[in-house]
Amino acid sequence: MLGKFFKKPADSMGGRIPPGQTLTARFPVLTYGPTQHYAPQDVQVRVFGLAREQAFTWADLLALPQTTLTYDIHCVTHWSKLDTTWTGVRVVDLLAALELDPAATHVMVHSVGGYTTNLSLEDFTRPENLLAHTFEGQPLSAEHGGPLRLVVPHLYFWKSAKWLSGLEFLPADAPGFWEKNGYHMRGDPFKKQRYDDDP
Ligand SMILES: Nc1nc2c(c(=O)[nH]1)N[C@H]1C(S)=C(S)[C@@H](COP(=O)(O)O)O[C@H]1N2
Ligand SMILES: [Mo]
Repeated sequence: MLGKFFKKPADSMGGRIPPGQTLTARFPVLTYGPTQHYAPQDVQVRVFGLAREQAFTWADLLALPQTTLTYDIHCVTHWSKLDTTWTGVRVVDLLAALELDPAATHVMVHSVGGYTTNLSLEDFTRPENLLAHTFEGQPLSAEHGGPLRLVVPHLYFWKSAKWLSGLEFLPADAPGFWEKNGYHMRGDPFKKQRYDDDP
């Protein structure tokens, strides 16, 4: 049954497929709890914690530079998908509009519905990370986190929070939703950092 959709790569595709991952051409939906449904006009990304408080509306975000990038994504449930194309605001372009307290070292990413996930600033500020509103040239569907989700492709996909609503800058690392429930604090797929007892 799964064999119809998942195919084992003959090799690691030149190192693109992390250990233990299987390629899929589909795009599985993985959400804890219900899909959130709301209009782009209701998007608000609140910046708080160790930063000057600000709230970005949809119009604010569209007024920032828009970037389209293609990369591979890897889910902790063992699927990887190659060459996915996303459009949105690069995290670094948003950061240019923020005033962070120099004491900030981590960010807690918040979603509509209460999901959270933590990132170090080093992981959060990678140039390829996007606040994405478009997938393969189409508005991002609600199931996949539309109107707006974070995409952090170098870490397991649970770090890519759907229905982005807030960025809380912190003076230390703290676990988000899955990290409190046994997942690794960082989640590097090439290091197989799946669970909190993985090195
Ligand atoms: N808000 C929110 N974001 C989330 C999740 C979630 O449950 N809620 N699940 C995470 C997990 S575990 C994965 S693998 C990816 C799945 O994204 P997809 O459904 O677009 O494949 O979203 C991540 N972002
Ligand atoms: Mo996941």
